[in-house]
Amino acid sequence: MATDMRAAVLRGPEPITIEQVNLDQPDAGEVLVRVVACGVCHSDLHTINRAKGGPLPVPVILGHEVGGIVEEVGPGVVSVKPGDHVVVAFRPNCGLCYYCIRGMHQLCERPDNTARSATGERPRLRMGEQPVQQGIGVAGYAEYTVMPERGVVKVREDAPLETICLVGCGVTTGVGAAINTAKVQAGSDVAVIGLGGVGLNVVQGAKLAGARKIIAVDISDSKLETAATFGATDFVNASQEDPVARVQEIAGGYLDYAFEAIGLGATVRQAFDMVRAGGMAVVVGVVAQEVTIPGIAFLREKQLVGSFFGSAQLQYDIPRLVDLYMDGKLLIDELVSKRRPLGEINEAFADMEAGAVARSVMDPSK
Ligand code: CND
Ligand code: ZN
Repeated sequence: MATDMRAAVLRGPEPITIEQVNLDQPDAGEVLVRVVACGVCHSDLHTINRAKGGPLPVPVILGHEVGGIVEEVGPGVVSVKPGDHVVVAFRPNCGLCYYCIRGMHQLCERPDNTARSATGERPRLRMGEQPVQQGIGVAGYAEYTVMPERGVVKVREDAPLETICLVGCGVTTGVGAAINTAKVQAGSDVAVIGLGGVGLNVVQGAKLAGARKIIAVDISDSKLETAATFGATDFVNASQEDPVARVQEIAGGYLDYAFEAIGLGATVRQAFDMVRAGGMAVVVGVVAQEVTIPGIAFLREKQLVGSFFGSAQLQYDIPRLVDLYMDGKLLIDELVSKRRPLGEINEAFADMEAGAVARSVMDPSK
């Protein structure tokens, strides 16, 4: 039996509309989750903007920061049961490929290891006869989603799902970039360029790691103010001063780590230029452009590294990040600028484009 539900569907360059969509019941190794809340991440906005620029596989349901409750499980599922609270991990892993067996689960080559796939021949979602893509592997702007078992992580039931949904991407991506990818050392100096839902989490990840200076860089004063709440110690408005020179000055000429959390070639270059010899520039933003780097800087042993999904081991990291939040060591409530019913999804993306929010959270039950 399939589930009929409301979902926010992107069909092309025009605004997203709310539609009746059909979701298959969970097959072997799959889990049906009732979506309690879904955060609005810039990666979804990238997809919308790509749809404006040319053909994209549509229709698609976006949304990948989900907190929910297990409704039903398919044959063979062992790690969760109906009623369990879960955070959805948009990039599950197979556990068996080259990367998984070497502990790099975030790079898994077969993230959707069931008989169906989010984008392939046997889609889980349909509008009438028309297949619908499961955007970024989740399709969270809907009342329900079906995920492979390894794409759901059981979490403690006293943690509010409408807030910890953000651990499904922004928190894990940002905190993990600092702690897992860069392994920020206590006492070191860190700059974070771009202070959205992802960058603010890099800031608090650097704080957890014991950084000395955490230099926040953005073009919006309100984002710089928010960064102070998350542990930033110094602030640079890149629309008013040269961020590279100013950050280097604040760090006394020896900036250890810079994180790019926007997705622009120009700011990747800034991150690379501002770190000291032997320092590390970490690219967290999704950069669709070419990046130009002065090759001679590699003689100074500068490192330029990518970070995907916080280099996280999801079944391990997600429950621990939730514990840190429940213990008051990670801020998540402060990330939620606005809660909206599903029908206001276009307004939520407009807010993000205007830089007006850290994160919006959608409630598909409304
Ligand atoms: P969001 O739009 O919330 O934040 C971007 C921030 O950058 C805003 O505060 C802007 O004001 C600021 N900004 C824009 N231009 C500049 C500039 N020139 N200089 C300084 N600041 C500027 O985005 P988000 O936090 O949701 O996402 C950030 C990026 O991270 C985005 O590219 C997203 O796709 C990516 C991402 C990556 C991963 C991963 O696994 N690597 C996971 N999720 C999201
Ligand atoms: Zn995301």
